[in-house]
Amino acid sequence: MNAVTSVVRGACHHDCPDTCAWEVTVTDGVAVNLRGDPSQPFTDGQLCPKVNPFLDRVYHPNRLLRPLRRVGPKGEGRFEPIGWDAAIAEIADRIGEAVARHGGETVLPYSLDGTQGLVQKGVLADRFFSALGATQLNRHICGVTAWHGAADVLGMPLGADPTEIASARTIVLWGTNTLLTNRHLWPYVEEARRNGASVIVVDPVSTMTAQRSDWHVQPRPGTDVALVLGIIDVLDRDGLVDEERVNTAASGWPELRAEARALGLDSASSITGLAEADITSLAHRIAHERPAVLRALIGMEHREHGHDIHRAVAALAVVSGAEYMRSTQVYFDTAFADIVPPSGPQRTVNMSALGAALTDASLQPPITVLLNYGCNPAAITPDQNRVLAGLERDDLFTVVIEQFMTDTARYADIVLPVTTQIEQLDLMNAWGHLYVSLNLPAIEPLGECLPNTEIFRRLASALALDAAGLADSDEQVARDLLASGHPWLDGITYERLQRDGWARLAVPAGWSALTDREIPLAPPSPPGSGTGVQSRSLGPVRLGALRYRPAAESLSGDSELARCYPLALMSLKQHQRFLNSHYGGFEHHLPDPPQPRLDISAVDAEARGIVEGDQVRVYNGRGELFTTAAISERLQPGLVTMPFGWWAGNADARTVNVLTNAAVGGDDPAVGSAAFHDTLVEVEPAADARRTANGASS
Ligand SMILES: Nc1nc2c(c(=O)[nH]1)N[C@H]1C(S)=C(S)[C@@H](COP(=O)(O)OP(=O)(O)OC[C@H]3O[C@@H](n4cnc5c(=O)[nH]c(N)nc54)[C@H](O)[C@@H]3O)O[C@H]1N2
Ligand SMILES: Nc1nc2c(c(=O)[nH]1)N[C@H]1C(S)=C(S)[C@@H](COP(=O)(O)OP(=O)(O)OC[C@H]3O[C@@H](n4cnc5c(=O)[nH]c(N)nc54)[C@H](O)[C@@H]3O)O[C@H]1N2
Ligand code: SF4
Ligand SMILES: [Mo]
Repeated sequence: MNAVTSVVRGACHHDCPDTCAWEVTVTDGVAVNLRGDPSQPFTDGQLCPKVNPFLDRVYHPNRLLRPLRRVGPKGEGRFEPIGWDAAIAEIADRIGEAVARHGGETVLPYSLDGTQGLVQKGVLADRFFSALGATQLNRHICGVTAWHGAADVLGMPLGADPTEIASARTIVLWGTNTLLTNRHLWPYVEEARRNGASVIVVDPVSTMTAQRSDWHVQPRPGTDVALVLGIIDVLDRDGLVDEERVNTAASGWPELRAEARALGLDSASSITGLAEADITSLAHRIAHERPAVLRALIGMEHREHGHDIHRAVAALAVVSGAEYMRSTQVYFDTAFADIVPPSGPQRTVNMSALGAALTDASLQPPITVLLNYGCNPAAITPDQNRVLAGLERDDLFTVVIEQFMTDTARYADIVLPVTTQIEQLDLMNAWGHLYVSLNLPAIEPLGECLPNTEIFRRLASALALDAAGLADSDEQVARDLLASGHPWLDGITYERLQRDGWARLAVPAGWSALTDREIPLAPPSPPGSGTGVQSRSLGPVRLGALRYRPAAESLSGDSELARCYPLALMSLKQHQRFLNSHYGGFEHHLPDPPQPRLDISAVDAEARGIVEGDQVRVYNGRGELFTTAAISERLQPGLVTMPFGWWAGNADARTVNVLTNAAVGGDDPAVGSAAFHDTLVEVEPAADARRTANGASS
């Protein structure tokens, strides 16, 4: 018989700004090839080193293919297979009992962007938890702080279409590692460069992007607000601020200027560690070599004052007349809305503070059920020892919906096997461009795997929940999302996406929220209700006072803490074949050598008697880990770095998050994300640590 081959269109589900469109070739029901869709301009036919071998992940021998029930102690990873009906019945019973005893808020959903698809990530799960009256998770670990910082200035933080970077003459990649984290933007950067643009990277670390830039501006970590104020001071001093434009477009310029003058270029220089001449030159480049673009993404938000940093960069764009670019997520959030409104309000828990929420004995009601999907909290959440202490609780019933036996899944009472992107239907938004895509299932689910949506449909039915939309099919959810009537979805139908795979949101080319302060609205629903208003004014841009504040857990913060732990640790996205925690447990994705090493400057290493390749103990008041030291000439003294995304299973029992700061940054605990990068540590040769442990030295 002849083989039957088809090509099915879809898009990558990863938590990555690029949301590449792809094509899966299927022969006799087996996916045999995956490649980037050459027709989608941003993807341009290329995936990435992480995802080129994605079919190996789909067909990996360690894929979870059946529901499992724990038989050993939590964390040990011993399970027995059970059937779906038994698994769903047991979960429904346990949820029912817990809710009867404590109320719905005893249930905590814990999820993030394991898949970014609108259907699988959220809609049905959100409806399920809302109907249950569960605690609401504030997903403030990625992007929300950046959002708020920019929103303080812009009202709604819509940056320009990133592809417009191609026509800039000055490109400032401000705290974003484009080549690693957003690689499909790089060709647009190169296009600008061919036309004479210069590329400036502002980053305390010499990242791969910094190494490929024309100028790497390397401030001390967390000092960007002082840098921005220094630049504004120069622009003001040298008559480079178009006062009329700024005062017309924005409120609060006099207050911001007063802060810049009060700090002054000299203090900006001493705080950031940058020469006055460099700050001056950066200011002049942004002012003179136009168009200039300031591009920020996420990383800088992972600080106590990350909110201020993102606000500062947005404010600088307004003052200098540069274009501002950031995540495009807001465009999609504006265009798409679930047709079922959430109930509530319920109590909220900030996901960055999971360890505290699970171990806080005074929390009322206590969290006794944890439903985890699309996220690996045992590896990615700060203050890992506390998170693990929570997951170990005997009175916590934990369900993990996963593709693999992750660090978190090992703590589950029940593990449910879930489909991968090529086995499920989804509507994909993006945060690095303006293309929406439809992901069609290319193959049947492997083993007994089910998509998230079907699991929540079955749970809703077993619990006899009575609310709208709980039984909707995946296709129905996608169709309803596309039918919001928002002008940015004009002409984008399910059928069109079935045919073409993708479509650009109907945002007019060149539209900029900095200059065009009106955004269109969806028509009222149902038709005829509401005011019939067609657009909303974003109001004036807001500048206002802005002041540099050192983080408490930084070398300029709590002096006692800095004396005990005199090195600042940044835990970075660093490996080309990692995507957050997805591939940490996969041999073929590990770097060479296959270990999460500690990078330390030659000065700091020498002061501690550490040489290249030494085993070291890295520690602070939260925890410790053992690893190998790599001496780096490029690292500024006082700073050490480690990669993030490893699993404890292959990183010697603990990952870098055993050290990281779970303090929720900013002035509002409901808003801030974890201050991962405001972490202080000390490092010592592992041999010394062992001697201390054995009592051989003091
Ligand atoms: N130290 C440190 N920690 C960090 C960061 C850092 O820079 N440093 N970065 C933070 C940031 S920005 C982020 S976004 C988080 C990311 O943290 P996570 O959200 O945990 O990361 P992912 O690896 O994207 O996804 C987690 C899991 O989703 C699962 N998954 C994939 N698709 C599906 C699906 O369709 N259904 C279900 N149920 N599961 C699926 C994968 O198997 C994977 O195990 O980490 C944060 N933690
Ligand atoms: N290959 C790969 N790509 C990814 C991911 C991945 O794990 N691997 N993860 C995805 C996810 S979830 C996200 S959120 C994005 C993140 O995308 P980015 O925001 O581009 O990446 P990050 O590495 O989080 O942070 C960018 C840079 O910010 C710098 N930084 C930290 N603190 C400061 C500061 O105080 N000032 C300045 N100026 N810079 C600072 C860091 O040194 C880092 O180089 O990447 C996505 N893409
Ligand atoms: S991880 Fe990012 S770059 Fe790689 S295929 Fe997915 S969307 Fe594209
Ligand atoms: Mo993220």
